[in-house]
Amino acid sequence: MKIPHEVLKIIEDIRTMRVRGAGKIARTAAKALIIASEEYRGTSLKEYLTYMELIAERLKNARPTAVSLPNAVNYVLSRLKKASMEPSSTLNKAKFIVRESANDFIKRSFEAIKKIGEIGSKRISDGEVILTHCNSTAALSVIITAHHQGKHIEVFATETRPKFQGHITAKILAKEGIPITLIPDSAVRYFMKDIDKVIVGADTVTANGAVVNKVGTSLIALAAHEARVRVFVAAETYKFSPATVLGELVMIEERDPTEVVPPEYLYENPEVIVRNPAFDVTPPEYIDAIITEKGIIPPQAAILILEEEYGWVLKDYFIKELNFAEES
Ligand code: RUB
Repeated sequence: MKIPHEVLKIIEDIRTMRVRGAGKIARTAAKALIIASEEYRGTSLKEYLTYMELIAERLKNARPTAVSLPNAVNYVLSRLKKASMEPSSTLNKAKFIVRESANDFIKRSFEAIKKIGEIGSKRISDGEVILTHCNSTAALSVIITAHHQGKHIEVFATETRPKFQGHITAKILAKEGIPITLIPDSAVRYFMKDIDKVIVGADTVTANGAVVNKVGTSLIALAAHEARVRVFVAAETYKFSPATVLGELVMIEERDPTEVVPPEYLYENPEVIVRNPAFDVTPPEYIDAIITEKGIIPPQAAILILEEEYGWVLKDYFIKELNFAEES
């Protein structure tokens, strides 16, 4: 069973960050499942299920850190598996389920971002100066919604080395007419005295309320903590990781050193080790609140979101773990 060219291209786009940002990665993966499903030319439901599972795995492995990616894929695949276990299931019905649930995920994702904007903007007051890092659609939704409400806000955006996603953020905010200052990542502590609030996005929120986001977020949170500046994280509930309830660790992606230095530098200085982790972990003690589409929660309440949103997944995990424990 060949993976369609268009799907392979999406996997490559996610891997190489042509498609980036946890929410967009998740929505694009859902779209890829629809394409894969429509492109399936066989006639066997069993073969179709194996084919879809193979594609799901390939998609999930495209980038390791943002849990939004497996959450989106599992959202579709779990519905497909459930439907295909019914006696009346057919290939056409299965394809319909994939289309419906993937589109449903995408729709919910956009709605969540809008809702986060509405909820989060209430926490921003007129005249505030906000610092953001990287390029987060959810964090921008909060900032831009507050601006649309007529609040006069100003934003500092970090460049976000090595891929400079902060440049995208600055461009978007400038277009909105929001006063925006772009600063080097290393200048965060220098400017912290001018900042009222930090608002960032998330790639993954763990069961204990730690937030995995673009590398540098934890340093910003540390500087904010020292200056008594509040830190808000804007995160849709599909950024919460059910696997962390069982103590699974979030894998931090390490990317190619040539994103940090040009290849010639590596060639000319073979003794220099260059490392490029893409994300870091901010402990819950350095986060004041997480803004989700369900409301604002203290990071310590992340487990409640997980129970509410992923109770069924957790039950499956626990059953598997129990069986494993009994067998061994
Ligand atoms: C992007 C990043 C963003 C989160 C949230 O990292 O860390 O802050 O993904 O973004 P990268 P969003 O550029 O390496 O993908 O709110 O858009 O989902």
